[in-house]
This record gives sequence, structure tokens and C-alpha cells, in this order.
Amino acid sequence: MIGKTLRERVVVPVVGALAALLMFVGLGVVAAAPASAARSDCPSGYACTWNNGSFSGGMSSFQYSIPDFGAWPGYNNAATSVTSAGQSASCVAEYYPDANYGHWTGGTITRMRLQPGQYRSDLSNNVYYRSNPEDGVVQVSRTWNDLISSGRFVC
Ligand SMILES: [Ca+2]
Repeated sequence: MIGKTLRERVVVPVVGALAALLMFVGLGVVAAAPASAARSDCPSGYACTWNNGSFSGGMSSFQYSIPDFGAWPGYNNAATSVTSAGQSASCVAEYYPDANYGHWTGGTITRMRLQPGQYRSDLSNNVYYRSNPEDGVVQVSRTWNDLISSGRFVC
């Protein structure tokens, strides 16, 4: 009984530190554009965006989530190509038009969902749908280009 108590005293601070570390590494980062941009620049286990098409320009990446691209000047509403380098088939990378994973909830396609290995080289070719709030009719609103404001893995 004493041994268990001692173990709990040791384990709790370690778990707390680990959780803090995971929070830190899990937040998104923005990287300078590499000399030769490529989809393979997205680290394994991460989801990435680029501000230009064909995986070029400023790159963002996250292992768990980016709740608000507005935290990085020049990255909010700026992504033109995206990929998921996720390693778990049960985890889908999702990108949203609003901060804090906000999106239209009218039952239509209002999230960009990417299975591991999936990508979009030019979001100008991907239509963002939403429903008319008055009658629920699906309307073509615009494309996903320069629309993304948050993203996360949903497992
Ligand atoms: Ca947006």
C-alpha cells in the first residue's frame, strides 16, 4: 500500500510533464519555405499546408491541431495545397474554413477531409459547399483556396 502511494506520487508529475510536452509538440508550426518544395517535406505523422499550389510557398504543419491559423501572420486564409502524412488509418486530417474548427453544419461538405496519404495540389479545384440557411438548399459557395483557418486530426 505504501509502495503504491509512492509510485503515484512519482507518476503524477511525470504524466503532467508528458502532457505538457505533448501539448507543445502537438501545436502547429510554420516553417520557412524550403528551397525545393515538395509534398514529401511534410513530416511523417503530420498534416501540412502550403500557401501556393503544388506544395510550394510557406508551409504549416501540425501533429495534432492548429486551432487558429491567424496566430501566424500570412497563413490565415492562405493555403492552396494540403496533404496528410498521418500514420494511422483511423485518423483523418480535417481542415476548416473558420478558426477553432468552425464550419457550416448544414450537413453538406464543409470540411476538407484527408485520409493518410491523400492530398490536394490546388484547392482552387475543390469546391466548398454550404447550405442556404433559409431553405437548406446546397449552394456552391466558393473554392477551398485561401479559406483554411484551422485544422486537426480526428481519430
Ligand atoms: Ca477562413
